[in-house]
Amino acid sequence: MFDTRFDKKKFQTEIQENLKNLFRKSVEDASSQELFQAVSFAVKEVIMDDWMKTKKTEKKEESKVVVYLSMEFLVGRALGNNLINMKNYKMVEEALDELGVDLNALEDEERDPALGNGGLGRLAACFLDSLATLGYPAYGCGIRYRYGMFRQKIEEGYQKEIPDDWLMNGYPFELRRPEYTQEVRFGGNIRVEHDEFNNAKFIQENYQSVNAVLYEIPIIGYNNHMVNSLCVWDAEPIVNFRLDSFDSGDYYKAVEQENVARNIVDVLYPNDNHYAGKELRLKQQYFFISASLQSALKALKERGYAVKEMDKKIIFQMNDTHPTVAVAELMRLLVDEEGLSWEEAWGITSKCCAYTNHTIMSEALEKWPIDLFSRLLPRIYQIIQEIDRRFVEQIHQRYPGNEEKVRRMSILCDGQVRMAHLAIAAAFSVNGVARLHTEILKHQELKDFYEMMPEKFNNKTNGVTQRRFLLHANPELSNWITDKLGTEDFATNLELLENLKPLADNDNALSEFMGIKRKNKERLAAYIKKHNNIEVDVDSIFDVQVKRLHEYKRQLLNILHVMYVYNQMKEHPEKSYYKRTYIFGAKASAGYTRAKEIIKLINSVAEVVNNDRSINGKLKVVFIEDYRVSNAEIIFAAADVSEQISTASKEASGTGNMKFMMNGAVTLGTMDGANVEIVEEVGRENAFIFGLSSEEVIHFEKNGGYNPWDIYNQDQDIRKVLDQLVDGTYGNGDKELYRNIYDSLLSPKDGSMADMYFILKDFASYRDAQEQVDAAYRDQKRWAKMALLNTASCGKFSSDRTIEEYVADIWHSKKIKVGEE
Ligand code: GPQ
Repeated sequence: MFDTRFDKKKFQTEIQENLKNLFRKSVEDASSQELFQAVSFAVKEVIMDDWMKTKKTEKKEESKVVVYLSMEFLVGRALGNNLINMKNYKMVEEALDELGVDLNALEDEERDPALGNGGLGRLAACFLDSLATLGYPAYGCGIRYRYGMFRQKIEEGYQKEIPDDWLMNGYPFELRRPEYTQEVRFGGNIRVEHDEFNNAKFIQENYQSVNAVLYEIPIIGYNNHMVNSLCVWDAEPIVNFRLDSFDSGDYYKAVEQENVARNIVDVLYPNDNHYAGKELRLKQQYFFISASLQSALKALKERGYAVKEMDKKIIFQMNDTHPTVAVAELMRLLVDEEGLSWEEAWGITSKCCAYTNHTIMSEALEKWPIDLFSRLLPRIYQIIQEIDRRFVEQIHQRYPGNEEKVRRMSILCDGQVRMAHLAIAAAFSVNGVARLHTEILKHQELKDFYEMMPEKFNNKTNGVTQRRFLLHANPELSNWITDKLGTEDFATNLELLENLKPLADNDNALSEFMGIKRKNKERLAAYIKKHNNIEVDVDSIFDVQVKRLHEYKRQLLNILHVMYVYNQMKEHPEKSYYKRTYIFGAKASAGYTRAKEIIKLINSVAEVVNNDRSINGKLKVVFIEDYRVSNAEIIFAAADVSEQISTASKEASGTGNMKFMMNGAVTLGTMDGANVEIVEEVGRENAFIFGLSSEEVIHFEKNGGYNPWDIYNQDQDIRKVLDQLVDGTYGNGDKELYRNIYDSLLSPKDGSMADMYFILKDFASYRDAQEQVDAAYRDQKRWAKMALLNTASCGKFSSDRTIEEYVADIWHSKKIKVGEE
């Protein structure tokens, strides 16, 4: 059960020593934050031994390493998760208890490292957890943002963004590694020189440079002593502060340089599925890519390998197009710095780089203006020009005379660098993140590329780690499963949950299962009481939609339906509705006006509905502030209904859907992203599916949409809800507050397609599905069965399965065993 190397007495002493050394305090007079720090450092101490051993084994085994390049790693809190993976949670809980300290309270002292926006960043974190757990040597490479995802406050129903100063108290788990500092260069010009053999040399001049300083964060495998590294880069100025010679001029120059450098890693851009085209963002991209690649190349050589062996020893997985400059930077390092020929360098680059696509949303496509790009990265731009020239030549060869093809496929076009095209041209593997998504890529969005290079395309359906989202988030359920299965092995083999299926016919088991759900609902209710001061009824259906706020995710459909239900309750008091608590949690990108209007609408509806005594508390609406990994864990465990209602074809995969399923919530969703596969696993009868199919959506889009006024005119209930947007019902009398939302649904002022996301088109079918939910929940046994079968059928959606597929089809790396020395 416990890890034998974790000695309780020694651990307690260590905590006391840490308190003394760090804060000159003892357990009795230390604050919770100080205790959190002291405990975390004590845990880190234990981690260190395994970390050293892992690196040693990795070297000895001559491992091929996976380098996961990502602008985002949404790792969430470390303390609890590390203890789970070290199999010492209970022991530390006991050790602390003996000292009169509550581990749970300490966990709440940790600021979530919010180095990501949403699904894409969280997926990267799940992958690191699985890689370490499965024993694959891997490095996450990213940025140590000083300010992560903003903290969200709701004031008067509006979102306010508060800077996330997550490093305020220091982060106990990180390790600063100044010896790995790399220089990264921006701007200037390229001078060409020729040597005696007339070989061209490209020399960057008049550039600005900054130092990239490495911080490592340990990623702990489950019960295997493996510790991988998440490498995040900080930016520091290169200053030679010579105190004897500095006058005020030098001083200010130095401070200026300092600002240029710090600027780069100051803040995570809060955009999800959206490209904003900011120069600083491109700077961030090149900054961490250049640092990561230089350091990977150095490590390769230090291990005694030739540069030409690189593709046998390293794989770079690019998490969407954000890290795609990697392709050109690797070419630069191989050609300019290592002296390889273009062909040799390209051979290596295209065998080392693989690309994952995470969206088909056109506004997310990165297309950098050439003038901006070439000014900031002059040499990289030259290299991209050459890659493009050769790629276009290939297109010509394959499709002679087809200039339209060239225009559609080239990397450089209309004054822009198309990053996805660069990624596909260079990578040997291009994958989507759910079966439906990959099919849409192959046959719609990336059709030309698929036709020309079908061998590159493959699917890797996403997954999530059960260590965080089951073992840590839902200890009650985990213990119950352990008890029922007679083993804890589902921690590393989620398919074992299948063996719970017979319990769907066991009344006792069903009531235990729902009893656990109830406890988790109580935990969430207490959280809501504390943070929102709203009383919610744990006997009501907890109907939850938590994810980034985006029009395509259709939180608007959900809240419009709530408005409809409320109208029905008022108009037909005789009709029976099962008590429902609609729970929302979502951050909107700071500049996304429509998304912010939707947040305000949700809060306005909550205000009206929650304070109307005439409906007897049958309907409550709760907007949970500052949705993030730590409160997500509480929310998933407590949900009855999982709202996965994106417009079909728009959600590449979704991963929240899997976390809900794992915790026994039933999906109410469209046939989009991974919902399709969830339904396949659990059976259509154990989910509530509605709405247009992706084919239908794509068909409408190609034909300019549909006429939403038909629906407005034909359905009086929908009409009433729409009218309420502009009659002051939810605007405190202000009729203009939601005018833009109303217009977007019926007649957009900007000439875009009316109801672009098919909210009204899907409304009736969503309403039916919601009625089925109501009916199903009344039959408690039937519901319990559905819920249990969801947990029992989630085996496929472990990120362990996803990682094994990446290894088998793309990475071809080998497991190592970290020995007991
Ligand atoms: N995703 Cl391109 C993000 O979270 N941010 C992004 O910028 C892009 C994609 C998500 C995507 O919307 C989800 O459907 C996926 O489940 C997730 O990536 C992980 O693949």
